[in-house]
Amino acid sequence: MTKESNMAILPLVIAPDERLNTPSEPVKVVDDSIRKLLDDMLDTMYANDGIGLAAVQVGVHKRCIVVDLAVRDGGRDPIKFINPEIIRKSDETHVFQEGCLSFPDQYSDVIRPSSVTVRYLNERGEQKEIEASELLATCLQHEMDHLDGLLFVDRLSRLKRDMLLRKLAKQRRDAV
Ligand code: GNR
Ligand code: NI
Repeated sequence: MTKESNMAILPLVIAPDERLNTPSEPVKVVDDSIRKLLDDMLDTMYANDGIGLAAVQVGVHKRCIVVDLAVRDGGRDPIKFINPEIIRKSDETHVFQEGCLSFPDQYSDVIRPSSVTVRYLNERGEQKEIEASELLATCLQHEMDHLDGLLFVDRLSRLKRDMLLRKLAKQRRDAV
């Protein structure tokens, strides 16, 4: 059987859900189960038209994220991150309108450092570093927040957060 056919689209964890507020554990050994998790996360991200995904969003509390900004141009350029850490962030900040697959159809501007350097392990367990700016910087920070149990709405004012939470709750009621 090919690797592709083993991939799986996993169900997403949607807010409000305690699992999204729970920090994830570092990966101790990069083995086939971690590589399978990363592949399933990519499949799940593509199926939901996302540009990033953290393992906690499929209910797995391991420090794994996947990102692919090329999907916006119809391409594929996935990057897999294990135990990512921000080792440098700029004083300069920028604003991007963020959304989250665990917070469907709600968007808000979020201020974050405009560039970050991230150290991580790749799927072969090798240590890597990446310098990110613009949308990649925002996306990586958004995903790494997930690993710490934070959602983008936690970075908004209380007023804005409560507004988005109410909209999400209303949307859910209307959907029933
Ligand atoms: O698909 C996603 N788009 C996005 C847009 C702006 C800032 C961050 C993101 S990440 C999001 C997917 C997701 O929820 N990842 O955790
Ligand atoms: Ni998200």
